[in-house]
Amino acid sequence: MGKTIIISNRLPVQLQISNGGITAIPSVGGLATGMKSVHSGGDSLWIGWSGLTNEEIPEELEDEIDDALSKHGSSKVSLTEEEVEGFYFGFSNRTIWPLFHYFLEYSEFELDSWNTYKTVNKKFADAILEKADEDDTIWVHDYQLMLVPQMIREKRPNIAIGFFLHIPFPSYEIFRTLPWRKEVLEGLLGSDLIGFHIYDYERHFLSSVRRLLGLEVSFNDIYKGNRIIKVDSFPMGIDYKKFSEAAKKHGERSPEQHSELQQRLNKHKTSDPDAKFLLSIDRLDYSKGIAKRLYAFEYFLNKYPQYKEKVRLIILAVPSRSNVPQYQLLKREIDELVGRINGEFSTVSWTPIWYFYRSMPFENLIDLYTSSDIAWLTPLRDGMNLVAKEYIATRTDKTGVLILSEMAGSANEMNEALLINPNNFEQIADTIYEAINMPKEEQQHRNEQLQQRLRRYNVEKWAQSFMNSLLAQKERDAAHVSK
Ligand code: ADQ
Repeated sequence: MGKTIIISNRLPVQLQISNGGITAIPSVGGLATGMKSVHSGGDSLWIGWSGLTNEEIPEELEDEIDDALSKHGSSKVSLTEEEVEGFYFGFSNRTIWPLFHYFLEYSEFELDSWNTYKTVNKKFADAILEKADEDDTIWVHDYQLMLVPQMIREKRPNIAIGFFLHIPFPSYEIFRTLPWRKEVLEGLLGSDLIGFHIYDYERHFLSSVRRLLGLEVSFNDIYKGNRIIKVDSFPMGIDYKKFSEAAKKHGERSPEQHSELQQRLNKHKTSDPDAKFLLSIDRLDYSKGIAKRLYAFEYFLNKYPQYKEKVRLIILAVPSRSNVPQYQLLKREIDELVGRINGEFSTVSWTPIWYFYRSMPFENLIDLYTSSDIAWLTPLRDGMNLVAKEYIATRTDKTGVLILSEMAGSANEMNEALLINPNNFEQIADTIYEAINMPKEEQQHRNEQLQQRLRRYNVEKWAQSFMNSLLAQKERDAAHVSK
């Protein structure tokens, strides 16, 4: 068996240029962690963009960068500023992202950015073809690279290719509005296996394939020429051990070892033992429903005024895609809403919302997860939502309540959470009330079951089961072709 080649928009390392030298720092993100079991040893290669445009990389550092990346089993695809604009901020994040999250009105259909998307996908495919041998296994990730599978297939008809989509695949009625819908489907169908987080996305995809391309679909197999393409769902898990152990260590620390954030949280808790923290963590993205959540919080405070001065909402929003106008508008809307609600309800001793607009080190994330009585995650649409799983993994004493949107892929596997419709303020207010008043035993009973499931189906299992399924599919397809 050959090597495994992983392809994603971004590499699992971050480059930093300082003092004329280069440092490559491994990323700690979900995908990088999840792929660890696949991307380890000398038998794998990760191809992606380094995060720096050609204009940002001094020519004399090119070789040094390649060396630094190769130490991490990585190889870069070089992109110009213009390509990043058209491919990443353009087609990926102004067309596909909003469309696939059902924000049809935000989707821009621009020929230029579609053309750049094609050009850049070709660059990725060429970078793979340059490194790939016939017996290698290729795993392509996410919506930025949907044309890559077919581009490889054309040159290497027998190579094993898997594709995983990390965001939802929308219903046929939404997907059909894309001017390049057939090209996108054809691009994906270069794969042997196409994976989604949940069965609903799989079903939507199959329906689009049937209706737009007229291909024969039987259960989760697509028949295309003499090939069979398998479609399946693989709900992504988390590195459970990493979160639960960090939380355990956190609990063992003495007060002097607490972070500044933790000390602030403690101070608030000791001054009022009945106080409750509600936690909301997301990238600042319109799909996450942060603005709606703020309106819902205001609604809750009006409906249950006895919780004024008792409940505090902590919002952590990570800056994201700030070049895209919708994200700038959303940032302004959230700033204003937080200001207005705090202005309306604050008292001398209480501010209802603590708002952080930044990325936080892992340690502080654990501070927040472990200190919050309720995690309140209400995306309007979310492929999976790993924050929900991370919160549960850090609850070492099994207390804590998760309020989760039905529109998150993770809701499918987290039935013990309190599931809500993020547009129903009445239901949300009542659910916050229910969460605040849920008996400890019930919290523990629900979390016990959630934890068992998350521990078992962790991110490593996710990656392994995708790879196993891809290899099995390849064998099945080869047998079918030779018939
Ligand atoms: P995202 O939209 O980025 O991912 P999510 O799955 O919630 O959403 O992952 C966010 C990650 O960022 C979590 O691991 C979290 O710990 C981390 N994070 C959040 N806020 C942070 C902060 N302020 N500082 C530091 N880290 C922070 C996309 C899809 C999701 C899908 C994932 C994986 O949109 O639906 O679950 O990919 O497939």
